[in-house]
Amino acid sequence: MPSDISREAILQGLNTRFIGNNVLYYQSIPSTMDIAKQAAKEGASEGTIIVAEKQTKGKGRLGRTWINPQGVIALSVILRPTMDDLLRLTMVASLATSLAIEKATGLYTTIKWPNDVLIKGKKVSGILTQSALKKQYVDWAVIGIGINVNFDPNSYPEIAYSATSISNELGREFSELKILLHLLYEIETYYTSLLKGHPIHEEWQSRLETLGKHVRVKTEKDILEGLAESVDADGALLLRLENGILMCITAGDVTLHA
Ligand code: BT5
Repeated sequence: MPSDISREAILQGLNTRFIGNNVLYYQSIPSTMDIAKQAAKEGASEGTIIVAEKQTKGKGRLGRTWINPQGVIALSVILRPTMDDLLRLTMVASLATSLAIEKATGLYTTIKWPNDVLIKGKKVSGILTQSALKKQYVDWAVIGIGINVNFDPNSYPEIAYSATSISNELGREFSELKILLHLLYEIETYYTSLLKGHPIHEEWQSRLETLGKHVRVKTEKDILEGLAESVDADGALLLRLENGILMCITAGDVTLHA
């Protein structure tokens, strides 16, 4: 089915105070992140969203590719958080995505540390957060969220076994607009919680499927193995190594370690 998302439909359905107050909508662009960064540098207001029907050069973390034909929601949100809240934006984004999918579709989701939303162990959504600092302040931050809605990952061998979509799980197509509107509402809810100083890591932690498991974590420098014990208030993973040392890891990729 063609996408039911348009600028007008978003503005009409919005149920938020400031997330989505300004909508930049594109049919096909390389990446919503590039437009968002440029707009943020030029002073776009907090809550400005960039939405694309299709991305031709979708970005993952660490230079990886995000596959984004039609049917995959592509959203970037411009925020201007404090330095303390900056690290917590990945928690806001993944918690909001997890809840938005559940509330809109009834499908059960979990979060794989730090930034994947899964259905039955397969990736349905990926999250990328980027930011720039000015002296000791955050100049801008952008959260980018991709959600596979009406898309069959089996057409892409590189993700056929690791990915899923809402339509594959439900066995029918689903409204992208409905999920997007829930998502904007949930982003505002959790971001506002941060602004009020309310911790969100406990709720986030309760959705993490990674905890209590023996995992291998690939960081920029090392590969570490141990028990994923818990997370701290910023969402860093606390990994108990075999020698008993507790490591605090802020970024990396987790795989299960038998
Ligand atoms: C991510 O990176 O998962 C971040 C994805 C962020 C996408 C959004 S869409 C809106 C905004 N604009 C952008 O250009 N990006 C953001 P990472 O954790 O590095 O995972 C990337 C890996 O996920 C790839 O190497 C593939 O293995 C897999 N992958 C790629 N496309 C996928 C898809 N559509 N569904 C599931 N897995 C996918």
